[in-house]
Amino acid sequence: MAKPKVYGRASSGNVQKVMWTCAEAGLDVERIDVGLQFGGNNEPWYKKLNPNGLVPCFVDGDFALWESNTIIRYVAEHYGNRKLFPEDQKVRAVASQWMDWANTYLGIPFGPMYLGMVRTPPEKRDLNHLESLRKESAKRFQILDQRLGEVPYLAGKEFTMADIAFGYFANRWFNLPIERPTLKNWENWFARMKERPAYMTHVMLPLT
Ligand SMILES: N[C@@H](CCC(=O)N[C@@H](CS)C(=O)NCC(=O)O)C(=O)O
Repeated sequence: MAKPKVYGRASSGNVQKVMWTCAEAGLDVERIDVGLQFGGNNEPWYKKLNPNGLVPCFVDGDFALWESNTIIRYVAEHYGNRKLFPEDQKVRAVASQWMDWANTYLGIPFGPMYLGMVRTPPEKRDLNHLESLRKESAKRFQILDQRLGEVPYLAGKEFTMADIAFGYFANRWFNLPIERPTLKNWENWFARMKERPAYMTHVMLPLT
């Protein structure tokens, strides 16, 4: 049987977390470069798979799925174990809650800050705006830090799909040349993620 495919360039945080999930679940996939310098994502064939023209898109035979966190949930449920996709309904709901929080609440200041600092030429950067996005991101990371002071992993006692949603934020936050408040629990969590081979392979990539 053909391997499932993940469409999307390796530098995309949303692709990185899908690849990390597949690796943690033991699912062998083929990743195909699409997006940014590779293009393809606005071609009709791709828009049939994902009408948004964004990456990632997970394709297994005639089944196509987009939205990174939805792909993570699907892969974790169908191919992972009951820890990655927690058996307990409440633990699972909390995992899902943090995943949504990452993509929405945390992503709102963090996404534009990252794009502004890494993918925008220096002469076009609005430094005041970037500073306000950095401050707002730091405030939101404090909420994460508080959570990780109460439990070792986002959903509680075990590593789950929820942690995967935060991996690329950590690589970016801790490796950008910016001022950061001390957030010990979040730093400690990051150190533990770096002990996971799949995290190192798929997420801890140079910032581009
Ligand atoms: N909410 C979507 C966001 C997808 C998204 O914004 N993808 C970006 C990359 S992270 C993209 O496709 N950008 C255009 C490109 O790479 O050409 C998800 O989580 O999958």
